[in-house]
Amino acid sequence: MALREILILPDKRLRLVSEPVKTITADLKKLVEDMFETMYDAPGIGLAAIQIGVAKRVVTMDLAKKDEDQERRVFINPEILWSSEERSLHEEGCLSIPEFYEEVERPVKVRVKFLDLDGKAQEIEATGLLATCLQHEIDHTNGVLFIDHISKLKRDRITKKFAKAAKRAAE
Ligand code: GNR
Ligand code: NI
Repeated sequence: MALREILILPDKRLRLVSEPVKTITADLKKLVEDMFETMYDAPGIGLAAIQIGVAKRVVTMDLAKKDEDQERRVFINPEILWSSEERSLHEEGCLSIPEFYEEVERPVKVRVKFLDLDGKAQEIEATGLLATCLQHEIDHTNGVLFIDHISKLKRDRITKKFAKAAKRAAE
């Protein structure tokens, strides 16, 4: 197990479209372990592999509360099959855009297919935080960030703030 560095805006790798996983290997299982370690350390409730610089369509998630037992979820090649017309607002944050939170409008309900760690095809219907988080993570696998769903004014402001911070850090 290893703690991996989380890519921060404006890292261009966050805009890559990740590649589908073809076969579930020991290396892929190691990647998933590193993702959980990194996600719990952050701490975050979800992580896409591209956030640690690996452009594979792999997502880890744990929505359990702090005082509850771990509830590890792994989604390989997740794909939205259906989303509800009904939409709702939820406040989102992202480990790649630290300390910025904003309401995002998304479909309330989604049906998602994915492979589990045994390579078995699964389907789930998600609502609430699970639906929000799945859409947020599937966006990451497509190079999309939650700030892409907010107003251009707010997006430009946060993008500039992070660009400036990166420039200062490089000096
Ligand atoms: O830790 C996270 N919390 C969160 C809250 C609301 C909606 C989405 C998320 S995902 C985020 C971790 C992250 O950046 N995953 O990509
Ligand atoms: Ni994120």
